[in-house]
Amino acid sequence: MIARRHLLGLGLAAVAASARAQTVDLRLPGGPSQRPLSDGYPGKRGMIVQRTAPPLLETPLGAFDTGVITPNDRFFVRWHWPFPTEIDPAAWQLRVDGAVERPQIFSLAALAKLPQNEIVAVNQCAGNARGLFEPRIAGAQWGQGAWGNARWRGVALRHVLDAAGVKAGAVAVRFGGADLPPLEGAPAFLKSLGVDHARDGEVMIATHMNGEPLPLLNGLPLRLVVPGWYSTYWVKMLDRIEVLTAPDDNFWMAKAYLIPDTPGGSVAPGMATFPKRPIGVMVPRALITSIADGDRLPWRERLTLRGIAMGGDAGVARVEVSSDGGNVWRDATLGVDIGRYSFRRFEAALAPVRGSMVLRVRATNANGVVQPLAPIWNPSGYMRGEAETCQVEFV
Ligand SMILES: Nc1nc2c(c(=O)[nH]1)N[C@H]1C(S)=C(S)[C@@H](COP(=O)(O)O)O[C@H]1N2
Ligand SMILES: [Mo]
Repeated sequence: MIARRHLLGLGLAAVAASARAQTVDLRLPGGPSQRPLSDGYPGKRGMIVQRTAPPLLETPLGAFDTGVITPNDRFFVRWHWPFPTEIDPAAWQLRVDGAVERPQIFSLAALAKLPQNEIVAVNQCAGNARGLFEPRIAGAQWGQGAWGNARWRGVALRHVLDAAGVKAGAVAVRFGGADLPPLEGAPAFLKSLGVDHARDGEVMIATHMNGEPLPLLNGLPLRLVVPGWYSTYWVKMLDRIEVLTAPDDNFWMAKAYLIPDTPGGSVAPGMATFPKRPIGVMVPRALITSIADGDRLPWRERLTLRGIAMGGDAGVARVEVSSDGGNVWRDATLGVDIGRYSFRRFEAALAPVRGSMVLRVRATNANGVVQPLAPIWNPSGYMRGEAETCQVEFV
């Protein structure tokens, strides 16, 4: 291994430096919910620190309220293992092998010669908002900031697979990155897609995010973009693609990131035994971004609520808002549609009452999937998708 420096020291220093500064209260029901905010990570500012090394950085709510695209310097970060902190894009190699006619090694220059395209898509951690699950679940206690929306640019994975020539009998395509487990025997982070999905022309090897090279923490110089699917498949610092002739039974496919094989991925709280399947397509979600749960606000006659919604693997067809805890619903006004995998803004006028108000919001996607009102629960805290509640007080 060539000199690998890890962010361990850097992360701790960053948090120490900002400890005096600000904290944020994520209002998590089951445990401590104050978190430091940090400017100390490369290419990032004002991030909520969930863990220092490898970093788990969450986007504060306010960053979702400024537009439909999440800025690179506010985009959340999640790594399972330590990763290189210096990348030389000119020396990067992407290997493509396994069940292919012509194993390939692509440089970034070689990738740049293939057709380029762009797609706006939401990158969302499977465990986004896990910290809000009740009863509480072990794992990263994310609030509502483990997702973001970006304009990704790169090469369709299909072109890269075609160059290598996928052999008949291929069933899956496996992806690996440059992060490595610190302990011998711990499983490297590898994820797979079915071969038809991998060749659908939408799954992308991205080099750019919102017009800039990928930030280091978001996977410089290459990452997979799997529109409509949870981020666990969006492998960062991508350097290996292997075509498989049998389903992938590696730890990260066969043991981790499994959800109940039930509609919406939900089971009764506490249930541990049930048929499982790998997580895949995202469910629709809407979130109020102009005010936060628990806010105390000066009363006024009229208030415009703003927020973001996404439809999972289909566009946002409708967003509804309730100001009485979910009995009466009214349509919100949708903002411009910049693609079916993107966030879409919404707005709704509210006539506040004095005292407490329980606001709820729910999205319906173009396939007619509506966010349920009842909580979703599973023992990994994945796929939060129920209509969100925002309780505020007007004083
Ligand atoms: N190489 C690599 N890619 C990875 C991961 C990882 O640990 N290593 N984590 C995945 C998970 S679980 C998430 S939520 C996203 C986070 O993407 P981001 O850090 O760009 O926001 O990266 C995905 N890609
Ligand atoms: Mo994740």
